Amino acid sequence: MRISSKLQCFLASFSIIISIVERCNALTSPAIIDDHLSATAAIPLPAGVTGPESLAFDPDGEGPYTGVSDGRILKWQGEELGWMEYAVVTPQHLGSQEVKKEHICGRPLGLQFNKMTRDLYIADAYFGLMIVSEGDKFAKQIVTQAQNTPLKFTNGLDIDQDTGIVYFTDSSARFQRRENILIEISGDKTGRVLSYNPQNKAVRVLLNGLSYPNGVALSKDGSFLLIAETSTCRILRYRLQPNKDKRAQVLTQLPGYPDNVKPSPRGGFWVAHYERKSKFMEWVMSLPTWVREYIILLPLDVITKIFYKFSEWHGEPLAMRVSGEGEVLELLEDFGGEIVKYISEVEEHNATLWIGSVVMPHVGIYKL
Ligand SMILES: [Ca+2]
Repeated sequence: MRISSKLQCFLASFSIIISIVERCNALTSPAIIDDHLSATAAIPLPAGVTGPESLAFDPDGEGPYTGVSDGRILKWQGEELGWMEYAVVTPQHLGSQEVKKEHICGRPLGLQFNKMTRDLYIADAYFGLMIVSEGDKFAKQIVTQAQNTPLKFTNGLDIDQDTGIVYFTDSSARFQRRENILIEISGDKTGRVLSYNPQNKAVRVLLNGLSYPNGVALSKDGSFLLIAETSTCRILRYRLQPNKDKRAQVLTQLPGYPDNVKPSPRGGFWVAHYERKSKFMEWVMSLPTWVREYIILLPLDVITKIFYKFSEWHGEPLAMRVSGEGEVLELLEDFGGEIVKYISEVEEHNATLWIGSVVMPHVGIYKL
């Protein structure tokens, strides 16, 4: 315990130095193509819930639907009718915002409709890949393990609307969502990309050994997947056709930590970053593995407090629209707005950007 205290003191004092360095870096950020995120408006969530991590529209174009902190899926019905409860991932949902209880009430992250069957697929961080059929109230678990390894942190998903195949990520075989900071600190490389075929119920592991795979999106022609690898700040491309690759290709390096990836109707993919690259995290990652393994033995509350302290200095929202070749098509930043923070997803629909976050108590919207 004495060594733990020393480590805490060391990290706390080091944080002051790094904060100053990072503040300076923030003032010399790369050129901004478009900084209109500060003009974003907000749709508040119902009282008591936060974190509209992912957004999806149904086959009629209604919504968006979003999963929130107490395990519910909500549907936006417009200003007059507001939010309605569409489904819950477990009958035991507690209506809680407490991260310590989210493994009980579930934490729905990635969402997408199969436009043909009208089924809503959910990547729930704790309950695995789930489905809600039209008219149902409770989601059903359809995949909880693959190759005898349980899904530990199901995160992003996308659907091939021609075949119905669902592509999804399992961010770590070691850590759960509430421990997500430990994935980065430890340098964990147990993340996977999987597929589920609803025709024959087959589950396949397409990629493994990844560093915090998060969002996943299928190209318009179904020939490749883009995968956000959070810990390494990279976008990977995994070719499905005509010749399947066994390995993913690094498409581009990003200026921050990516979350979800969504196709844009104007071409390319929106990549949401929940924060900018951190010099502090880069320093942590330069430490020997045994030191980092020791750090993660500290109480999770302490680790979270120290590491999230740095978010205050580099937490500006950031989203990039990139092509399938990794070219930056559009960059959205904000240096003073209070509405959008820690962006998890940008869903472009009817010339509007719908902006999700794991922490905000609202959905951000911006009219293009
Ligand atoms: Ca995510």
